[in-house]
Amino acid sequence: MCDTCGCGQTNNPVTFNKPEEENEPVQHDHSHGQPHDHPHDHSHGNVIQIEQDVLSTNNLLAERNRGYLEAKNITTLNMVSSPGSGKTTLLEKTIQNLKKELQFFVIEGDQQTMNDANRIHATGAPVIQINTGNGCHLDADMINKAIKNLDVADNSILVIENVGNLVCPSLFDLGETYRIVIISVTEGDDKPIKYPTMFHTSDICIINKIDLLPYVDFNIEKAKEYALRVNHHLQFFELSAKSEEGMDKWYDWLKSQA
Ligand SMILES: Nc1nc2c(ncn2[C@@H]2O[C@H](COP(=O)(O)OP(=O)(O)OP(=O)(O)O)[C@@H](O)[C@H]2O)c(=O)[nH]1
Ligand SMILES: [Mg+2]
Repeated sequence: MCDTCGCGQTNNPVTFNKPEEENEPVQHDHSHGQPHDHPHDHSHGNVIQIEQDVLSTNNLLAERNRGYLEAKNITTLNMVSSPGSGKTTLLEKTIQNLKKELQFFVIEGDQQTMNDANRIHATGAPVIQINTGNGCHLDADMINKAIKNLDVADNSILVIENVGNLVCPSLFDLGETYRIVIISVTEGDDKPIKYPTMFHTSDICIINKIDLLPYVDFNIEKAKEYALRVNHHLQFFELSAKSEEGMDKWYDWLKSQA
């Protein structure tokens, strides 16, 4: 994870930005809750120990997030996927169609750009963009800061769009109520067994871009069977965020959670 992918490098600070405000970016020290008076290069000598330290600190913070969010009755969705599976498109459509019934707040995670935050801002939902620099995932500390900055309302839905990556985000609990993994039919139906950790740690699996099924070799039943092999609790939604086919079931589920 961090040690090999470079997301712990201190020369790439994480920034938090809101589209509607020209606020100073909040620098994220990436100290994982531990005091560090030395350069934080993740070279403490033992890779396994580092991973355990980082993940156990993250898990503690995630539980604090979870307690805070539960106390305020905020349903939190952590959307994870490969880049480009359609997370932002699904979210745009969902907010546009449900914003009269549900109140949405959004945290966007990407390595760079405000693109996704700007798209969500256009729907009217409060949003904050976290740019992770070299980082390949969001962590519980980033979410803790973003929640405070966004001032998420009681009884609302908080959607976290994680950095597009089917590997590292699977290791980092953010304190979410549900983890939702999205695969699109252009990615191949073997993704659940090639990246099992992500599917194993998720609660919901959305299969997106079903409008493209006639043009690609993707067997939905095979993908679901592979996914159930690694996690037999997974609940599936098959939909197209573009044509909106299959979205009603997703909306019904979301409304039942609110
Ligand atoms: N045909 C089709 N295209 C879609 C669908 N959903 C999203 N797309 C397209 O897929 C591309 C990526 O969509 P995004 O919503 O930006 O994907 P993302 O997962 O948010 O991407 P990252 O944030 O970069 O990981 C865009 O060109 C969308 O228009 C769909 O259901 N069908
Ligand atoms: Mg996106």
